[in-house]
Amino acid sequence: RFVPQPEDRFTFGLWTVGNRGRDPFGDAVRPTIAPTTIVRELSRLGAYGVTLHDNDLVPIDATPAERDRIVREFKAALDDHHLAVPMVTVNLFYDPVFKDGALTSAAPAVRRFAVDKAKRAMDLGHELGATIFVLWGGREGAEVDAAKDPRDALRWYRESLNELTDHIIRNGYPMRIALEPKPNEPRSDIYLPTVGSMLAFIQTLDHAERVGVNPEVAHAKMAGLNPVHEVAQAIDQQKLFHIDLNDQRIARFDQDLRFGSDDLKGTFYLVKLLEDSGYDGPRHFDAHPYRTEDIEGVWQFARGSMRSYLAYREKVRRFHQDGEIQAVLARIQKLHSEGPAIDGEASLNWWRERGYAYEELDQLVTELLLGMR
Ligand code: 3MF
Ligand code: MG
Ligand code: MG
Ligand code: MG
Repeated sequence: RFVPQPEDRFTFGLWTVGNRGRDPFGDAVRPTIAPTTIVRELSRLGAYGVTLHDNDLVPIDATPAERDRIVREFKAALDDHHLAVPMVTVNLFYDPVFKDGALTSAAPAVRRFAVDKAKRAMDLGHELGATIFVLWGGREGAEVDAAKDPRDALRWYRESLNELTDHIIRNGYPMRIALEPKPNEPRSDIYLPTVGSMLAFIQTLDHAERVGVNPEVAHAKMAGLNPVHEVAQAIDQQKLFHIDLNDQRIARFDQDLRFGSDDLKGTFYLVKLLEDSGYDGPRHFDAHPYRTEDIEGVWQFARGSMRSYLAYREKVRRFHQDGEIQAVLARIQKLHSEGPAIDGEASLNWWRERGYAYEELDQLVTELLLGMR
């Protein structure tokens, strides 16, 4: 039980298990793990695939020959260990050239470099079999609004994305773009900070049908929002193209905690939503092992992420099978849909006085999660 299998569709970014524990106040605490080693270990643990930023695999200053060799060796490792690459992304945040934005930089030369870098990352992704291209605009934001009109930034963002969908269509790639919103960190304020703002923006693009969202649990929590509601809105618009699973305590820095490790109830409702809605995309973990960990702890982190998902999924199954929970739910649903057989003011008075039995239901869910049922 709770042994991950490829059909569970678990994926990890190279940058997640490969994270070396650097933070703004301290240096790396773990050595680099070679991408081919990550492939081998994730496969051993039962993952389905691995994802990457262009530069997680190919250093930004690699020559074309080096690039080809690295990609060839990586593909050989994927073949040997039967691991897929369903998603790739592009790093538009590390190079100092992006310090005031990439796709929203005021400098045409920087925007050109960023768009071309993203196109090359798409080409790499296509070569590796990826059909999802995630774009987190980490530097698309501001500290000084006097310096740049946010309307200009949005226009540049739109023009860049239109060029990227053109690139996909012109090359005949079966690829879709998933925009990943985040409210803050590393900029003071990041443009399009929530799923809702991204969804509205997407409708202004030339090829809106090719563009959806990649919500992240931690990012919603940083904004004080409910990730379940954000993901639900994306599903409602058929825009849930991908998802970043992790955890986060509210009102703290970007923690990237192991999935399901902090907010048990919130995680349960998220897994319930994904499973009940029939989401069939990757279950992608975007989190970091604690900085206290050595390499052994890294694999414990990866194993734990997948085991926890399976454990929450099992709780969802039990929720649907638990007689008492289903009886309370049936009562509540009957109440919602029927109410009293009276109309007008008398009916509204009936609703004014009515209790909803949500306390009873919530306690049952709590007991389910505590292992009491
Ligand atoms: C930052 C993130 C990013 C994105 C990644 C993939 C480094 O908080 O979540 O991880 O997920 O760039 O697009
Ligand atoms: Mg994140
Ligand atoms: Mg993310
Ligand atoms: Mg992060």
